[in-house]
Amino acid sequence: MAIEGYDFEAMQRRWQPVWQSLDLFTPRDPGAASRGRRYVVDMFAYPSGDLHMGHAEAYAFGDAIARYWIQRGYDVLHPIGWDSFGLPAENAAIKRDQHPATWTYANIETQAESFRRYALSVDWRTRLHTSDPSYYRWTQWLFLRFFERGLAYRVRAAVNWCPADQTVLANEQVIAGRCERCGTEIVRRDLTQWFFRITSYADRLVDDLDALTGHWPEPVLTMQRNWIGRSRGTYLEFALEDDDRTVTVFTTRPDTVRGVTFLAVAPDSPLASELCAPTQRAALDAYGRTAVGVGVPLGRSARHPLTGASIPIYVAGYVRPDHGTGAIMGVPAHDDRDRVFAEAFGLPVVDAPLLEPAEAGRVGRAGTSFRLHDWLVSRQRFWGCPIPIVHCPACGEVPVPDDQLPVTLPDMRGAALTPRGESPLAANREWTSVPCPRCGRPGTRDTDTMDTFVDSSWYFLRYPSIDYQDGPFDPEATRRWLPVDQYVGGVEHAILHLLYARFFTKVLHDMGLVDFVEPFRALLNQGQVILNGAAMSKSKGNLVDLSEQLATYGVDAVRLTMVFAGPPEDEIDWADVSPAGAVRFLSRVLRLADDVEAPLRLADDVEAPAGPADPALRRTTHRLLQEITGLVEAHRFNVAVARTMQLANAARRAIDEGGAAREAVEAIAVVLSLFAPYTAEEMWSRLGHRPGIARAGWPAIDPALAAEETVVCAVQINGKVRDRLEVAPDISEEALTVRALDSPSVIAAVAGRRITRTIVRPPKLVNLVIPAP
Ligand code: ANZ
Ligand code: ZN
Repeated sequence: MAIEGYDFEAMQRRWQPVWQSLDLFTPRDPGAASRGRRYVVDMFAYPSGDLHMGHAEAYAFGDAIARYWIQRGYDVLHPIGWDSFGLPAENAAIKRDQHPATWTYANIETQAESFRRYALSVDWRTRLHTSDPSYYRWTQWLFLRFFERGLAYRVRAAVNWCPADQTVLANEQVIAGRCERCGTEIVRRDLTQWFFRITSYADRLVDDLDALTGHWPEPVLTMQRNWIGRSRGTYLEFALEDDDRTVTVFTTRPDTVRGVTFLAVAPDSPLASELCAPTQRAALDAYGRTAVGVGVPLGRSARHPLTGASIPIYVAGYVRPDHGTGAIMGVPAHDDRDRVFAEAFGLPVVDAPLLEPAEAGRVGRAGTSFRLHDWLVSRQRFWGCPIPIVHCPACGEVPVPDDQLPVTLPDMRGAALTPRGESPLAANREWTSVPCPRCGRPGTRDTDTMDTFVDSSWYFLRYPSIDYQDGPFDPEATRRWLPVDQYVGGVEHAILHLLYARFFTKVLHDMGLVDFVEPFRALLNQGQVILNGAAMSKSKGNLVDLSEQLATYGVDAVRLTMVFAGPPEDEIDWADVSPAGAVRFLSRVLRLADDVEAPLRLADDVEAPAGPADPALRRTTHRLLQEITGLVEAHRFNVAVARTMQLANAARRAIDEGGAAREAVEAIAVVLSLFAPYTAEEMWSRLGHRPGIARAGWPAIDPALAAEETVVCAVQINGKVRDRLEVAPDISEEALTVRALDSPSVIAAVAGRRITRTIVRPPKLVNLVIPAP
């Protein structure tokens, strides 16, 4: 896609080393003339290969925001890092017969090189890898603080087990009964595992969402609320008829209790098997295996708390084990699912009167139920952060003392890392055998590693403190930079990662380590890059290869295409966009820089005398700049680019008519520095400036020039002027007609008569013809 005079490869080669030597993206000293500080974080990358189209999109948005704030004079921190532990990298490495560290760090180098070429405005000194011992030392330190507070605990529980990945998964990682990573059907297993007590923060995790309204996308707030699933209701006890046990149900409609005609419990729940009468055991087992039918009777009944009537108990497929108590009261007269169930079993539908609120308030006890469960954090895999606990036969679970952190992963090169139901670390006796830190007797290390979502729950706190040795983060750096002003990433992280990061932040707040309760002030979600209406995937063979796109069109055209395609949240169908069009536009603006009158000499850089300005172009420039500024602030980059194109056209016309266009072309260069940094730098240089357009400063907008001009439009009736309207010069015929017909003096003069002709000549004249009285 070479266009004469637009050699993107040469520009990329030319400017990369110059930028590096200028150190443009290290935040300036605090207290330096600055408008304040801004912290922009792109969700960090997973090193599973080279960068792909999704990265190119997300980082184009994050980078535009960071670059804009730099141009506005803020002190900006824009860091870069890698989420470098984890199962996919481990699986990929094993498949290639490589050590996960070798594979992971090689990928990181490749991606880092690509990020540099992609011209990200990041401060490379923040570079962070979660798999570095210097990072996971502090992940372990945080785990121990959670442990001390009872927020990390180990219990035997029924958990989700992925037979293919040979590890447990958090509830959040099970999608419709299948492993989120590999799609294998999940089985339940009773295992002793580590959990984080996120449920003790459930209320705050819901309540604090309110403050994010307007700053986070509404769908993400809704997904968080639904995931936590807070429900206020009533816990109500039903006594069994034939022994002294009770069944507690959770209901949001205690007022319907008179209409209860059955109770139902969740299949597969311990409650089902506890309640099941011996005669129904076989039927229950069969239902558990096949899940055929709507449910099964348990052969037992309870007494109605108000009427004393006998209420049969069932297992019902629609009752979830993880909500409320896993048991419901069936009210077929008021609840649709209950009615369907009652019809299937021939149960009565009793339309009894509702209890008045006061009465309803007296049945049972008020309470809250959450869908959210504690977060299962242990994994039986090698490539993760070791859990810093020693198991001692005498002392139990003993934390590794802080001064012995990190507990580093053993090398295990040449050892089998393929998981076999327990962590590969368990086979490494040399590593697992350690004296108990408390009593000195022989103990064993915990052999599980942490869910990688633990690593990513606090990385944004580490960036500003990357070299800090006395804790996970430096209090001073944290006060200066956090919370994150703008977080940018995919909507696929709307639940898990964001929920966990919010939970961590609240715990750290309660520990007195941070003084804020939410980590991300604002969130921008980008849509997916798709092809011909379908998600791209390697297996479907419809991948658009980023490196090919970059080789064909260059970095700037790809970046510009990403931001020009539409609003950030929308999907980008690569079949519908035109990187070639972006190349043509960029080559046109580059020529503008060549054609501007009287190039500056380098020495004059600062006090560039403005040429004799074309007044119309100046107005257009300031008006469009004002609009572009608002659009960039609102993240409507696509429209901002469209306005920049308009400005480029105006500048071209002015130049061709011999006018002075330096002001307009310089403005175009600075705006484009957000989206097409190489071309912008090249323009800047051809305009006679020193390199470093990234810090040139946003153009000052003259409000008088930017103000929308108005013209006076005469409204006539039968040729006689009846009103004068102030209208925009580009007002449409329709809009002008409406304005004229709305004028009170026109309405009075027409006096209800029929208008036979309307002559509209925007923007100056409207003439209405009415028959003489
Ligand atoms: C009687 C009733 C009558 C109900 C009525 C609703 C309408 P939330 O918490 O908002 O989802 N429920 C309770 N536990 C359940 C479980 N484990 N699985 C499936 N459903 C469950 O709604 C709570 C309501 O959902 C509860 O109120 C219960 O049905 C049902 F006209 O009790 B209700
Ligand atoms: Zn001990």
